[in-house]
Amino acid sequence: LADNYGLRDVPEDGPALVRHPAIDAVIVASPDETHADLVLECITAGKPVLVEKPLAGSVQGCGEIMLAEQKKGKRLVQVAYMRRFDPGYLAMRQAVVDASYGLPLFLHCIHRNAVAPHFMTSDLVITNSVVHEIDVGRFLLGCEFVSALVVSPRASSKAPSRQPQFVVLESASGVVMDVEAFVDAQYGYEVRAELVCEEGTVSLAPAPPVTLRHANRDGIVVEPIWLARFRDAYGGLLQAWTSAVTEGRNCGSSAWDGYAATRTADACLEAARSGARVAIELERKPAFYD
Ligand code: ISE
Repeated sequence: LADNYGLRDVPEDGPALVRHPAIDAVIVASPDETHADLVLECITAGKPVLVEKPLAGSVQGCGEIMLAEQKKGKRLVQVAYMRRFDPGYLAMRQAVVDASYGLPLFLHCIHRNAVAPHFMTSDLVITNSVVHEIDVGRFLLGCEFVSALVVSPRASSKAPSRQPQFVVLESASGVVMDVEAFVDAQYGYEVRAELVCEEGTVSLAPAPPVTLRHANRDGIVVEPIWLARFRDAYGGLLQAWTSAVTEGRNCGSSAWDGYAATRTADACLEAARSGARVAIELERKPAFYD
């Protein structure tokens, strides 16, 4: 990439690259455990940063980033929760805003990977996968989640060390969101969402543009991985961020959203371990993030 743009003597070290005078803005897409330190470097350097989820590995790490950003006095951080830019979820959000079908009551979600990365554990099914439904659920419903309950079936024989998770979250507005998270589904990558309202429902349509009939079968292509399924969302995210940075404004998930998603995911982990319903209490939201 550096060669494409005629950049010479590009430093190998992340923080040094962030500080490089030729760099105006930063996308952090390195391994999860490197995110927080690189984001803090961007804030120190005063450079806008789009950071892949998670914002940080802990609630405390998210708090440090929010404090640093507030001390800098300027919103610089966007967390790359791309589903907020997916056309299907945007249409679902509009139905909530317009109350087109009455008030929402349930949000039923399915999040299936065909196969999971080798490092994926039962905990990461929540913090690496379900965290997408947590963020997009907050976006759709416009409020926080206030309790979490998690139950798990037996593990699939295809991945005996990794249990699927069934997560139930209650929103402050009284909506119940459930998420089936199964990252070893084998057949393909599939994300479903159905918003059930007082007078009707809004569901994500299957993404592929065509249906297929062949050899006595009728169906659609199921993508193998999320990059293909959410191509439009990733493109929308990157375009929106680039425009926002160029025009000096904010868009998408802020550092507060990154904190709220991490705190909610932590409550899900506690619920998974205890088997109990866990109350979710967030810090008071600073006006800086309104
Ligand atoms: C992965 O890290 C992602 O962000 C994908 O969107 C998600 O579907 C997948 O389960 C995660 O492992």
